[in-house]
Amino acid sequence: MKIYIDGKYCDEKNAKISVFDHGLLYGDGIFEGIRAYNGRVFKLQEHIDRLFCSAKAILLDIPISHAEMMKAVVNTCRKNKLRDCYIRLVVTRGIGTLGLNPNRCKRGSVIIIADKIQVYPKEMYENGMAIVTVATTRNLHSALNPAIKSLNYLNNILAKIEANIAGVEEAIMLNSEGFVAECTADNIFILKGGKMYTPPLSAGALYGITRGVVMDMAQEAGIPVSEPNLTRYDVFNADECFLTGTGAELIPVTKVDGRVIGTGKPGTITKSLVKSYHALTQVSGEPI
Ligand code: PXG
Repeated sequence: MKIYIDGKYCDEKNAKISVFDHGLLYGDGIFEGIRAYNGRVFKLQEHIDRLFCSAKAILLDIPISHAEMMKAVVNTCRKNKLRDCYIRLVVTRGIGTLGLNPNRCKRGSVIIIADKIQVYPKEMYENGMAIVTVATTRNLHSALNPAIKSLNYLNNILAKIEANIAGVEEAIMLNSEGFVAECTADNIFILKGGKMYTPPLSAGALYGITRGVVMDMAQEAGIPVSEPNLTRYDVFNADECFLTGTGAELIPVTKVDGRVIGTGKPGTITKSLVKSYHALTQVSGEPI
């Protein structure tokens, strides 16, 4: 496997960064999780746009341009002869001194890994998954804005640990007001009476790329979409529920905190959105 580090392609065993990199020492950096399907990088422009927005929010100077970053991602897939893969793009603050001051870091580092993907068990895509709400609330906007896709994912990891302990794969995270924010690495959607709802970004959700694609697809299919504040009550009483994410794609949810959602089987609208999403991933994206 060839890994891109600051313009060079390294073998896996030589793909190393300094222990003085502030990405490691302080979680000071940002990332993107991208996928390629059928020889095309899906929604590449949108992912790189979001990367630069995350960088702006943490005042991180990305050492290469937007266009160069797009090329580097495509080239990394090409060099590894991958047509269907998961791409992890990381930009760290770079090497600095001990002490958290980012001004001591001369130059950010860019890392791009393209590899095979691991997803939820196939069976869950067919029958739906059970999830739980966890005690760990989503980060406050005023503390660490959930819109920033930062290397500081402990908030999500703590929630994931609670999901693991509960014996499920994903967890609903509420915000500090008790409204549904999102899951640990996925956005959440519900359907009720033929209408689709997802929490607003202000509730503490990441501006998910898959979220945006699914909202567009629903609108095209004539399904009204809105973004009100949602409570657990709304989720329990939904006709259908599903999660979206680059890794997860669209996955039906059939049980939340022991409450069966709808019929207990993946819903009909969910299933048709899954189909449209797969069809779209096969034909659109930046060619490798
Ligand atoms: N919320 C959070 C907190 C995320 O981290 C999403 C929602 C979904 O966003 P996208 O843009 O992917 O639709 C994410 C995305 C991984 C991995 O390796 C994580 C994500 C995406 C891809 C891979 O764990 N998180």
